[in-house]
Amino acid sequence: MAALGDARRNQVTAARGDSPRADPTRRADIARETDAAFRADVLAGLTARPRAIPARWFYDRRGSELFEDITRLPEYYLTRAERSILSAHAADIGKLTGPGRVVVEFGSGSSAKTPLVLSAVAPSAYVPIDISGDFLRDSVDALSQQFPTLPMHPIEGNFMHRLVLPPTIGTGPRMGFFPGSTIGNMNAPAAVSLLRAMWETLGEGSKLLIGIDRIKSPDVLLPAYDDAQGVTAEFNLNLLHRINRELRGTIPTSAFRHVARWNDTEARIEMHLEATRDLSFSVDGHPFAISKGKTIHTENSYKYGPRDARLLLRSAGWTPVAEWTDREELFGLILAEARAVPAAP
Ligand code: AVI
Repeated sequence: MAALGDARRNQVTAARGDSPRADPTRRADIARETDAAFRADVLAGLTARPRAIPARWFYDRRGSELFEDITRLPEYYLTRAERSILSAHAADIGKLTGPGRVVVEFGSGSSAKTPLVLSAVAPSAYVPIDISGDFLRDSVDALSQQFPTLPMHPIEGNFMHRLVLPPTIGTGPRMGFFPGSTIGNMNAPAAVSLLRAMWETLGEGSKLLIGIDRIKSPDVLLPAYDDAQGVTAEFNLNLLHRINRELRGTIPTSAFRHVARWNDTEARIEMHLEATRDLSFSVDGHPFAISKGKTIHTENSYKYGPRDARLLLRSAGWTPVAEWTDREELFGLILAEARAVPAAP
């Protein structure tokens, strides 16, 4: 695929039927399905009480750029902590996984973390899976420069469900990589169902390297989700701009403010958009009203104690075999193994 960069020596293949660049009809179908799902979630979310729109709609191009900016903020410790763990424990990770695994990354590796993992485990192939073809292409392009001989097989798809990996990767052992505590953006049932889907995609005997953010003082958590420069606020408000852009919305975006809350009972950070006055607007011709002080709930970011995180993994058939943390114990990186689920004693 010339589109993925022509100065490359990698063997790069896209999963059959999953390359929208190779198939414009399929690309148009995916875009139509995404538009319809966005519209349905927004209309349902603004009608529901409490109002809530799923966090996955943050990530249009602008939202993804803003998220990249967030990862560089001084208050957003997650990315730095996880990267420091990967750097400090690369040798251990490599020893425990062994060389020659196929590394399957859930979400495309546009960050600096993927090269650390690929260097640590010396894989036989790399399979990034992402819903966004653009991000897949960008990340594979960037990684190809660094790992010119590593075969790469990007898959454009939704990893929330079991996926069939391309036969070209062979039958060798696999290792999933799911960094960034993205698992924290799901409630426990959704997280378990995703981890089970990963088990099924990767198969028995596979490993999973997963980053999970830890519970800590709200004094550290809250600034990470409400930074001094206002980047997280812009990220949150971009959802309203996206609704206006893509769904013929008339939302007065300047009449909403970003709010981050620590919900101790649920052990999660919540992000909301709060109306600063009584408002009415329309989305795709549908009228809505919201009173001053009411919010639209836009994201949950669950935090886990070390035991909670291990229990979560076990509930989905993953046996934790090692765990590392950073110097301040802010973040956990767990290596788990897909063992056959034993019968209850
Ligand atoms: C992607 N995810 C793990 C981020 C988080 O920390 O929950 C999303 C985010 N939301 C606000 N800041 C970052």
